[in-house]
Amino acid sequence: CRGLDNVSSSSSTACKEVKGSENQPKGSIGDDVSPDSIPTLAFPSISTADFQFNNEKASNIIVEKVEEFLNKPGNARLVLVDLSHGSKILSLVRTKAIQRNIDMKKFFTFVGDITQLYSQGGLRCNVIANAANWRLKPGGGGVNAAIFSAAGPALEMATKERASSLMPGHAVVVPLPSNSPLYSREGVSHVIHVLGPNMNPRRPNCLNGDYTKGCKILRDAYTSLFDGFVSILR
Ligand code: AR6
Repeated sequence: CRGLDNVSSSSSTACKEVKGSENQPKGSIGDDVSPDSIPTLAFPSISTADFQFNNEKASNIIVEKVEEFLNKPGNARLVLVDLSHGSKILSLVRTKAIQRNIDMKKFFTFVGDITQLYSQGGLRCNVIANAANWRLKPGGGGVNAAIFSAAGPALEMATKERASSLMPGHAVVVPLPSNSPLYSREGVSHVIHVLGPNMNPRRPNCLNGDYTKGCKILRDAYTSLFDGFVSILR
């Protein structure tokens, strides 16, 4: 059961087919604008799984950065994605987004695989973010492994042309070649790799629980991600 987990909807409505249904967020720019045509960035919650970043702190930062993005002029949408309806981070962010009156046509949460948002969920997202590793390498589990695997070798090659490594808090925009299945099947034209702060002692650059540094790096990561998205829109 995958689908829209809109900030205003209950999880029961999230199981319905999204495409063309009343659950589909309507265009906020005017009624004549199809939501499908609105530039949309789908992103996972950076650092909160393998990198073990505190979910409560991460949810505050996501909502803060989303608000900052939406306060700027433009007609793009942001979608926070996770695999399960039981996702703690989706639930925290949804609750906080409602409390802060964030426009749910421009920001919502969605349950599904970020590599199958259109084919399985009916949600068109032209850009997706990846919670990457510093080497920008495929594999390693989590969303990174899923995105590199779904995109095929085209993503690895296109990534290498842009960067060979990433510093925590930074992002790199990679245009996806049209021969990638993610492009042809899902309509994804760009992947933005983001490296978040790491609190997992078994991974490189562990911050050993230093949340002063960690929160700054996570803020920087979302700023770089959303700036990268804006650079595609220009
Ligand atoms: N679709 C949507 N969301 C997903 C998917 C998916 N296919 N897979 C995982 N998530 P993580 P991190 C969610 O661990 O914590 C990698 O090994 C997941 O539930 O992928 O930043 C890299 O190589 C969670 O909410 O990223 C790095 O070394 C979110 O994506 C390291 O993990 C991020 O989980 C990065 O760790």
